[in-house]
Amino acid sequence: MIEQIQGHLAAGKGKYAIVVSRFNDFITAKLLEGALDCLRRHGAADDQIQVAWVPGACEITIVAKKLAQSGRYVAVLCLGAVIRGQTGHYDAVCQQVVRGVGQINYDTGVPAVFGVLTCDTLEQAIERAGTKMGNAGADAALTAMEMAHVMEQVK
Ligand code: INI
Repeated sequence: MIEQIQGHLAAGKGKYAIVVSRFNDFITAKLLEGALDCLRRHGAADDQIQVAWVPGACEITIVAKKLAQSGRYVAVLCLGAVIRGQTGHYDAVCQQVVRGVGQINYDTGVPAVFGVLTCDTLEQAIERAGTKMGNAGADAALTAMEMAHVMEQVK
């Protein structure tokens, strides 16, 4: 019989941190709503969730890393929205946040989930913030719960 490690989709008893950026908060507030709704519907109580707001996507990782290092959380969700239409430094912002979130995983051993939309247009972002294409915040919450359980088993 092959032993298989799998994460199940339930919040469990651990705490979840969510770092969400205020830039494009018309979108990011919807991502946060989706993440909170998903965590609660999978059994999380409000005292298992902490939310930290930061100015923009570039500021997500410094706070997310601190929270991950604290040892208080089973996963850290990183939520933001970078939209090309508005900026000449879209690629730089995206690169910084993608690399930063990935690095948190390796540096801390706590799953840091990438829930940052990187879209060409506002319409694409709206589609991923609770309309046609689902809600990337809820997707991040599912990944966070699954990874929390996987990490518990590979400790
Ligand atoms: N931050 C975002 O979260 N999304 C964006 O689309 C964005 N644009 O367009 O520039 C953005 N810029 C701000 C950046 O994240 C930092 O907050 C800022 O550069 C200060 O460090």
